[in-house]
Amino acid sequence: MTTSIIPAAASFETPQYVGAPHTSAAVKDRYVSLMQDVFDRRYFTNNGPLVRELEEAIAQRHGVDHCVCACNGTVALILVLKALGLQGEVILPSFTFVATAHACLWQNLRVRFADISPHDLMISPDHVEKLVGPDTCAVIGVHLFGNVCDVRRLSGICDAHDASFILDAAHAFDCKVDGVPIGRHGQAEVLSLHATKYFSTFEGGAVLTDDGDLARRLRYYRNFGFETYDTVSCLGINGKMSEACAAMGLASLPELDARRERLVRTRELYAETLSRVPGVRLIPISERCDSNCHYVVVLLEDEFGRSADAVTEYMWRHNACVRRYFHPGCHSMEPYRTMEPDAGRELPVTEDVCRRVLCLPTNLADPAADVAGMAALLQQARALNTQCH
Ligand code: T4K
Repeated sequence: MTTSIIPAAASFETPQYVGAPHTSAAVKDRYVSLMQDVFDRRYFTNNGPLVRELEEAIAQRHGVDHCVCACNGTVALILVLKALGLQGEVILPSFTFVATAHACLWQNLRVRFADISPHDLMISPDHVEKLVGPDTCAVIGVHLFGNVCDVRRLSGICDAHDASFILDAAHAFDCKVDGVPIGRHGQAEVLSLHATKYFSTFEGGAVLTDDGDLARRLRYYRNFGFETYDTVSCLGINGKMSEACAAMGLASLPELDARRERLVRTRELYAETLSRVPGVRLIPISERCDSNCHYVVVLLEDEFGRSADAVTEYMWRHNACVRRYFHPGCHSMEPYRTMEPDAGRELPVTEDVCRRVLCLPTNLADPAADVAGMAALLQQARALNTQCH
């Protein structure tokens, strides 16, 4: 028998996904109206007026001089690595979406995985300090799950070793570090605007930077290297954002503040409710971070008594579609696993966290009831284990 005041578990009627996109009737109406203009103009892509308007809006929102939109966050990262002319080894966490590492490999850069801190799951500056050397050309810090990495220490390490400092800010739209909006740290910070993100353009990415020269080069690289109509000055690619994607972003912008409030409230509800589920540890947002609260991440402690796999399977059966982001860590995925089969030995925290981590859905129709429902299912998953013994 449980003494918890959490109600008995029930299945959700429809699947509750981590990263379910935000939509509303107003967003749809604005989108349709903007797309009507796009059809009237018959200007669909190639740095169109909606892309330029969105870039301006994102730059203003983050207080940066330049925002360069791209077709997705992965390509935006590749464009930054290319435009900085990097060669050699890049240090980055293994505990991130595999795109962070893939971007390096697409640029023929070697990757060196750093471990994370067990408290906030961000890249460990202590480990970066041990790994950095003459071959290091850059460190990529990842602002994972709307939390922020230790930009002050990491940029100090990079400065001392003459390495570039880049931030994968895929999860960090609208977040702040010590009161400073993301976008102003390192050489550049890279957003993902994918459908599953806090702010979405269906597919999309953006680079934020105060470096005007870098922004100019990014625009060339994003457009096949074209500097003028007839002059190609570098090996560019097609990394452009379409007007349809920019329209989605512009249609969604007016609702972001309300969305954020709702996510902050949802996180508070999770914190309160999960504190009553033994063995479930909510990963805190660091004090230096003002977060968008788009992700709620927990670790299953030994006390919980069930594996993350078993819990995931149980939750999905009840339409609570939790995700094991970012299990099993990039170092355990191909091609990295074959390249460095023993990398895990240097990444004990990453390995441990990957076994225990769960991300919970946050875009909930009725946050109070749905958070209680999620917690009840977790409680039930735990109780089933107890009954089995
Ligand atoms: N760096 C980091 C740290 C990242 O997390 C990412 C992307 C990147 C870089 C690269 O940015 P992009 O190139 O993607 O812009 C998803 C996203 O595709 C990916 O953007 C994201 N990170 C990653 C964390 O999540 P999957 O493989 O987990 O996606 P999928 O299809 O399983 O969708 C996730 C959940 O969202 C599903 O359970 C269902 C739900 N969903 C998904 C879509 C697409 C919806 O409800 N509606 C939708 O339209 O990678």
